[in-house]
Amino acid sequence: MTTFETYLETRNGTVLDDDLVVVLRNIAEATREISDKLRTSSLDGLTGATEITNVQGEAQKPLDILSNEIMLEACRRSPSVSFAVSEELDSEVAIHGDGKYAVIFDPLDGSSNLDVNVTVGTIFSVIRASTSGEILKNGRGQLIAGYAAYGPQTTLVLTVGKGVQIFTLNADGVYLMTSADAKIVPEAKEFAINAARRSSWDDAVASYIEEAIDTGHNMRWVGSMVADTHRIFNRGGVFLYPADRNKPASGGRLRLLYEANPIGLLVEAAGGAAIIGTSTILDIEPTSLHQRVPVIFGSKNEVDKISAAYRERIVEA
Ligand code: P6P
Repeated sequence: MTTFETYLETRNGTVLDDDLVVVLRNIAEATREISDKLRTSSLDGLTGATEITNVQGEAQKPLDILSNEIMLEACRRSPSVSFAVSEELDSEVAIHGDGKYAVIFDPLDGSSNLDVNVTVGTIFSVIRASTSGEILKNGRGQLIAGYAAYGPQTTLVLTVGKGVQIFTLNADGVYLMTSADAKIVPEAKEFAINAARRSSWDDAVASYIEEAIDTGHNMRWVGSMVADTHRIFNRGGVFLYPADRNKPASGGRLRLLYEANPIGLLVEAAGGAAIIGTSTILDIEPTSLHQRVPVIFGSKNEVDKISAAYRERIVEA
């Protein structure tokens, strides 16, 4: 099986250059380190919550802080990294003054699941940015996007401009390639949504879910986007976290820069679709680092049905 190191050597058709290889190698190493910390976290007193509230207004968990520091260290070890943008930090962190790539990440997404031993993940992307003014660019400006899913296995899902590759961590801590060209099937009878928020859904989402249930679709909701995303990569389906129709200004729950954009690039690179209503996630022009957006992504035919439902309502309006 191809190792991650071997994969980094074969760069034809990708965005990889010597600098990005170093960045990617250090990010992969960081995910290995986070995976190790998670495995014994309840034995090492790393569960529970701290007294610290992050920029999201969420109580930080020890592993949020630790994972964030591990990802920042990966950036510091990469001479070409100019800035780091983290879900856990109010603003971008200057790393190397002569750097040309910014690393944007959610160090531990779904951490509310840590104490109940459910899959969580690290989501990241790399963009070209020598100054902080270049950080707010739309998702099509991402060079690299990926996530690590820390579950029964630790898997790294990555796009460097040539489809999507999946790696699985072996017992020796080596990522081995388990898929050279992962694809999301265009149809699947499974949706992921937090059904408790039914009253906040707009009509397009409500009508799609109603029809899906009427036609025998199944529902899965882990409460950890990386886990739901990984299932969609493996057997298709659609993930929905729509805007709250009662609080339109909130934008949604998920963050554009370090959740929606990296996942959106991966999903499109695997033949899926990622939208917010009638427009694609990757074409949204960001206005702030922690901007939230509605998120709908997965099997293309399913997402197209939802997009059509939005367009019909615009015509009716
Ligand atoms: P809810 C985790 O906090 C997260 O950002 C995503 O990983 C997950 O899909 C979503 O929130 C869960 O939201 O409303 O079900 O708690």
